[in-house]
Amino acid sequence: MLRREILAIAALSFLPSVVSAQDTVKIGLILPMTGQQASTGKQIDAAVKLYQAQNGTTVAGKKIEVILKDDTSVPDVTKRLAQELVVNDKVAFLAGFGLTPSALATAPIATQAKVVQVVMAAGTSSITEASPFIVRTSFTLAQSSVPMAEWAFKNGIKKVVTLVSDFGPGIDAEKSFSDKFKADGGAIAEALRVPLRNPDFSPFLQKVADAKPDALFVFVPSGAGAQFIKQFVERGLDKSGIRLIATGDVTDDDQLNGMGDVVVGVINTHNYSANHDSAFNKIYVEAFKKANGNLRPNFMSVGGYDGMHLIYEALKKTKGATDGEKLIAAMKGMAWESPRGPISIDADTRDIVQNIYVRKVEKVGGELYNVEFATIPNVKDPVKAAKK
Ligand code: VNL
Repeated sequence: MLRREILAIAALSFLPSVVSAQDTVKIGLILPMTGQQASTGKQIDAAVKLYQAQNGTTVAGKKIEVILKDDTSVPDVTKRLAQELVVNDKVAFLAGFGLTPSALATAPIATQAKVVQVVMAAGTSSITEASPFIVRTSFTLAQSSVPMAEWAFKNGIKKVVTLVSDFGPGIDAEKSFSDKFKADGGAIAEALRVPLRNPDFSPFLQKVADAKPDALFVFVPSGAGAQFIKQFVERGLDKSGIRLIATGDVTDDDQLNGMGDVVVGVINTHNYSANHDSAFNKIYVEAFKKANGNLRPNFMSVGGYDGMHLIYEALKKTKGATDGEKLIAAMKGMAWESPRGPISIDADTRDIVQNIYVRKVEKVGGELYNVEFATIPNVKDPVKAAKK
């Protein structure tokens, strides 16, 4: 064969893959599928799959391909995976991020590559400030902690001990709760921080018992609530007269039903309950359970589901263009109905604006649910709002 012919054949055989690469938009979905935060990965992966099953895999003439990677919630691994997804797979989106350190480790890559980073789980306020290409569909801890403080003081609680996991979102929960509670006239007897990895709550719960507050305010991340409740009961705190109040991360739908009747009556604040009373949520819960062996969707799942919606709608607006700046511009100010209620993306901060619900754990049809009884509408992240 002549050299000319060889080159021609080589060029031809190269052609189809080039065309299909241009017609495909890739999403690099990085989640903790194993390890301590595996339930978060499982919930978000299931929600992403459900979204695609309901809405198809073609948007603005492009095929949407999700590439799932397990970072085991180790930030160095998250960063390496993000780099590989950008350089080798040429993803147009990085998405997922079960823990704050993983989201923060990825931020410089999003900035450098001008690739949109959709944070579907992590909740530390400052994450959205780490890159102009970050947008969040989950929540911030201050969003739920401030309304919890407000409810507590209004309902006769005067002295509180706070107990949080010792990392970004825990510090945000502690500070935003106690700032609001003290401003209203309450007192914080003690602020306890428990290690994130393999936590043993017992020694901390002993301090709570000794301090005898009216209430204990708790944040632990999704997946750790059941262990906390178990030790709360083992230490006899459920019979101490000290009320338990929390962010909804503790009374997580993923684990709530297994916590037992001891959590009945616990007041907590959050953005999503599987029991949320809307037609859209009923469809969501039913479809999610059907596709996942009756697993109940939790707040992490809706962060993933809504993140996919944001990606799909942004691509429709850019007519399939994957330029990071255009996509971020398309996402700013976008508003839609989520299974959790109405939500939007703040055009200034790229953070989520959503209702926060005050809920009480109750038995409904023989199962434990967070039953919403009050709504604080359209809550922006209070930490960023206070900086303005
Ligand atoms: C974070 C915040 C993670 C709240 C959580 O569960 C959570 C985080 C894994 O920012 O890392 O419930």
